[in-house]
Amino acid sequence: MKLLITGGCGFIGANFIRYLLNKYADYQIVNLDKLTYAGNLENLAGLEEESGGRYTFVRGDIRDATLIAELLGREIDVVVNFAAESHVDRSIEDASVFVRTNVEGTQVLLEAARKSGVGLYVQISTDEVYGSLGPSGAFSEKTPLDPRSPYSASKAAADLLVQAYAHTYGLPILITRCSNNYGPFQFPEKLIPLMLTNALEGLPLPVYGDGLNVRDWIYVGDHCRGVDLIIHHGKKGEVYNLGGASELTNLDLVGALLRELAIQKGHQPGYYDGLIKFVTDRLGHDRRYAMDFTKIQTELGWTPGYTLAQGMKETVAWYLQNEAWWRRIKTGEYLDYYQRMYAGR
Ligand code: NAD
Ligand code: TDX
Repeated sequence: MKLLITGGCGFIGANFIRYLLNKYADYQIVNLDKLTYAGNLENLAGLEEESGGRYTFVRGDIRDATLIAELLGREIDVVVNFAAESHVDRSIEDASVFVRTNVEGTQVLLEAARKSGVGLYVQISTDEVYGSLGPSGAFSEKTPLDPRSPYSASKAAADLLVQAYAHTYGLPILITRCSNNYGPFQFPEKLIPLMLTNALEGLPLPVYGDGLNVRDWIYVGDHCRGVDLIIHHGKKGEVYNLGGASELTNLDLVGALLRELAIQKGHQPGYYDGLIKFVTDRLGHDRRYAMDFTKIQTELGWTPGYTLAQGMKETVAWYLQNEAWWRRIKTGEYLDYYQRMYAGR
């Protein structure tokens, strides 16, 4: 099988490419990535050689119709679109690039996929398109879309375009909607790597609002395994939810993470707790996400394999072993953004 994977230099895309190359000895992968602030070539360093030429990197924008047409001319069987602007706080600062990449970029990919007659187009979407929950219940694939941030609105718009291309042109598609991922190679603007790396640097740990917003956490390897199953066995035209069955308030999550970090560093469990700082809430902050993933469980036999405790243990160990990786990121452009984001908080 030959796949075009977009956004492969980001967090989940890089994990997915590594997963596929390890699992399938004959698969070929073309990774198209623009290398925005979130794209990091280091995440896939050495793979071109290690894979014996089965992996190729192309730098480019998913909005570049000429380039996409040329890439799809390379006998691609499946397109998997991970490329996106992915951080909610950035979308609140400036939504325009979110519309350009997440909406226009998806449309360019869909149009090229339709013209080339590709076998399958897979859109990597998110639980955030469903909106926010009260204290009970969970999102199913039938929950109406109700996005509430510029980021989630752009992802929902993309999902609707994907479904429109399936309905109008018969394009073979699949959409995956997953909850909050964590694990190796996650950019340190997202909650878990931000807390880990700030704690190691002795910096404040900014918890938004009252810290009681709830997220469902899934280890990135479980997400990759689910996307792989969906590509091979999913029913074309369908949406599949994936979740980690690990719902926690942000405060509880940060507490557990700091305890694990303290243990691995040989400190007392409460060593880092004093760094927690409550800061002004995110605008429009969604209160609670929870996923009903019965469909993929019953149809494809998928369940998350990692408990949060196991996943956190491995993630903390990874960030400790890969200090040079995250320290290089926490300089330059990222720092400018970081200072702007937390100024006055
Ligand atoms: P990320 O921000 O770490 O990576 C995004 C990648 O896309 C980067 O490598 C970036 O360079 C690339 N990119 C951005 N704009 C591009 C463009 N115009 N053309 C080509 N490449 C471009 O994101 P992530 O956390 O790995 O998320 C990947 C996908 O999964 C996104 O679509 C996101 O919406 C979705 N998702 C993420 C999560 C999560 O918890 N991180 C959960 C559910 C769904
Ligand atoms: O500094 C922080 N302090 C804080 O309290 C940050 C960065 C976040 N938070 C809170 C906001 C959220 O309630 O932690 C929670 C998680 O925040 P993020 O890591 O920014 O993730 P979230 O907004 O939930 O979105 C993530 O999951 C769904 C990904 O970034 C999206 O790409 C994905 O679609």
